Amino acid sequence: MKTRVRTTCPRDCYDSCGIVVIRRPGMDPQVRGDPDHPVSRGTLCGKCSVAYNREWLDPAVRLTSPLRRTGPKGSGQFEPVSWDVALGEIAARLQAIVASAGAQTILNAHYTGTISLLAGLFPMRFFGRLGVTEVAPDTICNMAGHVALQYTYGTSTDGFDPRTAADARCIVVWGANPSASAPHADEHWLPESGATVVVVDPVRTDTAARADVHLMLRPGSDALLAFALLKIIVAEGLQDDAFIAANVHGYAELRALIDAVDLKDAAVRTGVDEAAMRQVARLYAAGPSLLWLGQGLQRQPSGGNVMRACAALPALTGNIGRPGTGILYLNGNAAVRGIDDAYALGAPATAAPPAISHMDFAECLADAGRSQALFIWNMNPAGSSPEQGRLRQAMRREDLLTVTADLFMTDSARLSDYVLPAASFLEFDDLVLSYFNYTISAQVGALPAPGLALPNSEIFRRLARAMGYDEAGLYESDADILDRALAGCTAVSSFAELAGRGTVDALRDPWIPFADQSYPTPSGKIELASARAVADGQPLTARPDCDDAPRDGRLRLLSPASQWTSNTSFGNVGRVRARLGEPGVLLHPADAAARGVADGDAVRVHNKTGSLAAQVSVSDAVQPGVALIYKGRWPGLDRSGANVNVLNPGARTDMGESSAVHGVEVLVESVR
Ligand SMILES: Nc1nc2c(c(=O)[nH]1)N[C@H]1C(S)=C(S)[C@@H](COP(=O)(O)OP(=O)(O)OC[C@H]3O[C@@H](n4cnc5c(=O)[nH]c(N)nc54)[C@H](O)[C@@H]3O)O[C@H]1N2
Ligand SMILES: Nc1nc2c(c(=O)[nH]1)N[C@H]1C(S)=C(S)[C@@H](COP(=O)(O)OP(=O)(O)OC[C@H]3O[C@@H](n4cnc5c(=O)[nH]c(N)nc54)[C@H](O)[C@@H]3O)O[C@H]1N2
Ligand code: SF4
Ligand SMILES: [Mo]
Repeated sequence: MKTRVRTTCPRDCYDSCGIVVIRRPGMDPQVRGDPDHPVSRGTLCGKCSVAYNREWLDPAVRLTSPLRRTGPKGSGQFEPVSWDVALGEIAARLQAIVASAGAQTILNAHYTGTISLLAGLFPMRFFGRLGVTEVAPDTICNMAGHVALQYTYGTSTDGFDPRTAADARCIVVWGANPSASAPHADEHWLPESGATVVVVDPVRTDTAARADVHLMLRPGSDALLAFALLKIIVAEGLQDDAFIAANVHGYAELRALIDAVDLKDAAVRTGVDEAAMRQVARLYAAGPSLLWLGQGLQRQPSGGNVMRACAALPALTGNIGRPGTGILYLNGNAAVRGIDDAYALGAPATAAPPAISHMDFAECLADAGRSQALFIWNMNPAGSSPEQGRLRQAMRREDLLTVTADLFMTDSARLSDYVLPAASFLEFDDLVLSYFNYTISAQVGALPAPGLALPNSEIFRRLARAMGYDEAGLYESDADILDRALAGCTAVSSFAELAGRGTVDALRDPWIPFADQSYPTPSGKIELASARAVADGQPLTARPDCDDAPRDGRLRLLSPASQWTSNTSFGNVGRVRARLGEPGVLLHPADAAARGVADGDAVRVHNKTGSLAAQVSVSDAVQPGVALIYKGRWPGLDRSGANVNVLNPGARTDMGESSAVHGVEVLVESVR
């Protein structure tokens, strides 16, 4: 008999596609896009439709048993052991570390390998009880943007409801690349809006190539470009004075900086000609306009300032608080959906738990006084984190207890003492809250987990037991937490109902954040001048800054998402690897010529931090002065034994201790 189970993809992706898992006796399961789902419409992205039907279902590729290291660290020599043995030994070592060095020397590295509620948050109850140091998750991704938007709007997670796109006449996609990071939104939502689409990106991404207007600016010149647009807006009288008077704090302070902008100079330094700036300024100001600020945008040295500068556009033009307007970074506000996501995390600790930035992770791991143990789950830092060489070297410390829970033998798992097999999203129930659409989706266990693999929640319930903890919250069942999380939700009455429906809109009508013109800032207004920023040692307002072009033959390395991997997830998938081919670097024809290299030539990309072998692709899809290498390959599967993060020194942004990875500089030289 054929069965069909509806579920949801919980990858770190704007789309949160609906899936159907089809089972027929005697045949392999099929994992397909749900034809009834408003986003996936029957098709998954290429990477998921390949991986979910092959490696993710293959017990020969998946981890199926707890493993204990037998050879030297990183040798890949492990033996299978039972859960009781693995967790018993881990617990004994943790207790010894707590007694001797203190729990703060246990590091907890986790992120969004899955964004589902239980698998993403429940383990934090255990780590809160243990009292570990957290490697602050958002510092590897988007913290600068959060800080900047919180200064300005008091929140960074309210966004706009994508359902209001039909009301928008202009949509600006600034430093996001939905053709890779949100493929269905790119294919359907953006064109079906009917709006004029403007992309601001130093790369001609597929989204940019299809847009009505592409401002191909120099990387790092965004704040100056935003000020140039503001200058045109005020010079042409396109600002919304009534809106500013009622809702904006600090306009006069910003206005002084806007007036000082020289458009001719800005055109030279941003690489965007004045006519194109004028076109976009007029389009945006006329509105209604949506502004999508990407996470890639703020991963540059002055990422916080860039976000504050861009965030002034809605404030001066009143493009916020009405249908078809608004500013989206992440729709992360679960409360709007009636979901109590904090509950899954457990009772908040009385004092903020200790934390370090990912920018300090390698250094901390190299210091035995600060790190005695490392837990890794929902993450692959050996592929994703900065200072890859130093980090992986530190992970070889024999005295460091490292435990990794994953589906696959990643580079991080390989460097661990214990490897714990995690169940995939296809194998347990959970809740998925898209960070683009204001929806609620069921993740429904459709298949048995391979071998001994367990969901994250069960792994940490068992570890709590091995530690002898007696707090009831550490043992709460998945079903109870899901019911509790959904209790305040009006769109659906139970998990069982949601499981049948797959995805529901949390709110019947589109939600218009700030429709009441009230902002959760100290002044209650949009703060273009922020006393909170000043108290944090930041400038009062955004500034029209622009990074200098790299000097002495260096190029600015951009390492954004490829459409074929999701961070390093899928980097081990055969067909994905075939698609990706050899590790490559994209260079502008002028930069290739200056280095005497052509398509297909082998080069060494290097800087003080590291070195990577790559094959050149020459393309004017990148600006002169840029080298583009996609993130997401598995270091251990490539010839260099490294990926692009071997070149990443872990420089931090101006705000939030966050990753400035799109500001790395490299030399590229021929190895002929
Ligand atoms: N296929 C796929 N999808 C993903 C991911 C993935 O790895 N693969 N990752 C997921 C995650 S974790 C995240 S955070 C999101 C991120 O998704 P996005 O926000 O789209 O971020 P990125 O792909 O890093 O970068 C987006 C764009 O920023 C541009 N950029 C770089 N530097 C600058 C600059 O100085 N100025 C401007 N204006 N643009 C710049 C890059 O050229 C790139 O096209 O995507 C999610 N979706
Ligand atoms: N050079 C460069 N580096 C970057 C970026 C960049 O733009 N450039 N982007 C950064 C960004 S935005 C981010 S968010 C980080 C992301 O980096 P990571 O958080 O390390 O993301 P992944 O590499 O996808 O690793 C997630 C792991 O979780 C595992 N996993 C999936 N589901 C489960 C589960 O249910 N349980 C368990 N235990 N494991 C599971 C997957 O198999 C995978 O190995 O990378 C950052 N690194
Ligand atoms: S990764 Fe994104 S596009 Fe691909 S199936 Fe999952 S949600 Fe859809
Ligand atoms: Mo991210």
